[in-house]
Amino acid sequence: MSSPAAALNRPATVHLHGSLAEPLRLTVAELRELPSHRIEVSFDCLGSGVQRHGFEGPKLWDVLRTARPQIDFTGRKQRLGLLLTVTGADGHRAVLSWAEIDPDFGGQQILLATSIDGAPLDRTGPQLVVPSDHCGARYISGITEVWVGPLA
Ligand SMILES: Nc1nc2c(c(=O)[nH]1)N[C@H]1C(S)=C(S)[C@@H](COP(=O)(O)O)O[C@H]1N2
Ligand SMILES: [Mo]
Repeated sequence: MSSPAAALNRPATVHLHGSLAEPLRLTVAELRELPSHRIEVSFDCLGSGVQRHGFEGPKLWDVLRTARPQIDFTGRKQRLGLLLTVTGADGHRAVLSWAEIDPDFGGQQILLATSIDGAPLDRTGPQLVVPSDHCGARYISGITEVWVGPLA
């Protein structure tokens, strides 16, 4: 999938915003500076069947921490009403719950991939990797935005 940044031949950026002390715009090159994880996954698509891919990139958890979430970490229950939205350049988006990525709860290896099958994603933007999902629909490509905030 191509993005406006790709069309202009410029590096794509992801805007991290919401309940964050330091809202950030990060390039894929900047994401690569965080500890990286490599994972082989398969997911099913209604349209194209089962796909297997190798992704590499930082955990969404580590990416968010660089923007210093304004979250009360004294207890645990306060965090359960937090949501994340992840949006692609084409408007495709999905919600994650905070608890899916928080190590005190699900602590899943949800990544913002900087490469797919060895191909860098600098022009397209990172791709969300949700290893526990059976369906591929949350593997959002060309991510432009990640928002974190409370359930209204
Ligand atoms: N930005 C964006 N990412 C997306 C989609 C999309 O429409 N837009 N489709 C999802 C779906 S339904 C699947 S199965 C996986 C793999 O889709 P592909 O086969 O089109 O690459 O990407 C996901 N990521
Ligand atoms: Mo799909």
